[in-house]
Amino acid sequence: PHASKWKLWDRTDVATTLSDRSTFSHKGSFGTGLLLAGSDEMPGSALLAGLGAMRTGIGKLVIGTSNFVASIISTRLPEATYWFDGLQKCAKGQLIQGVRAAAIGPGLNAPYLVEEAINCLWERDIPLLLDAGALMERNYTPREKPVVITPHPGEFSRMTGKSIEEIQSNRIQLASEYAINNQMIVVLKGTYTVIAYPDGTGVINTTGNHCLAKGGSGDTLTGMLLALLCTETDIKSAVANGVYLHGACADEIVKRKDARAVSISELTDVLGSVIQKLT
Ligand code: B4P
Ligand code: MG
Repeated sequence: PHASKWKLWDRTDVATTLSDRSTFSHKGSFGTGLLLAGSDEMPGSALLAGLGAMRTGIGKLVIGTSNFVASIISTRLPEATYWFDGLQKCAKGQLIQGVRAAAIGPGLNAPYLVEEAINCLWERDIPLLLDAGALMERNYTPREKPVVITPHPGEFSRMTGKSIEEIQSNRIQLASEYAINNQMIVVLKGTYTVIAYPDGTGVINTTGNHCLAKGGSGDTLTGMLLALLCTETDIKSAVANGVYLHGACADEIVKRKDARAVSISELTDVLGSVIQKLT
């Protein structure tokens, strides 16, 4: 990729691109996000993604998950509503009304259903985010609305057939090629997350630290990005801002305690003050 098409994403970029929220706004202004996440073995993924979404300004969150998962997480996330067995229903071609953006993948371990659900979502005129269990090698047909994928190097290896070593030594190059060839936004996670856009441009994130090297941090990011897809009009900066803020929360927390002792659900506890300091 041409060096001039890439930049570091910094706090000024966030401050100048994160939208203001109108005095006359209501929950409809900020959209309804659909999150297809969580399985009986991984209920927390839906909770962490849900917290990420609700605390990043989404209007309404509908979590498509099992009755079992919903009953576990609803006490920690009373703001969300549920679409029971949403993955199975979506795989059959059903969708709830009024969805502005959808994210699928955290805590999902049913590849066939996920594939069918992606096919259903793909036909809808909404931005889509694919993470975790939704990241497989597949051929994508072009679509109008943005697609964001959030692989860690292990998932990017599974999607591309390249080794983790090769990916890690050519992060910008490979993310950019994938973004251009498949016309989607690639968020290749890890230290200095790389965000490659389908037009060949890209940004590198500098926030975050090893307190994020724990189960659930990626799920939180997915929820935050879902909220930004619902609330922001410029999708390129929205994705960069989500990655920046996720890392900035981690940086804020380790000022006060050792990274080892950080629980991932704390990330969104500090999000409000992190945003306040930036804007
Ligand atoms: P999974 O078991 O699939 O992990 P997961 O459920 O997706 O975890 P989660 O959703 O919580 O976190 P995610 O990584 O999505 O796979 C993990 C396996 O993949 C590992 O065992 C490993 O084999 C491989 N793998 C993953 N990351 C790798 C890497 N960087 N290098 C080599 N192999 C890797 O999201 C984590 C979030 O935390 C991201 O936003 C990431 O950018 C951030 N983060 C993690 N460590 C960070 C650090 N040191 N500094 C800054 N940010 C960091
Ligand atoms: Mg993950």
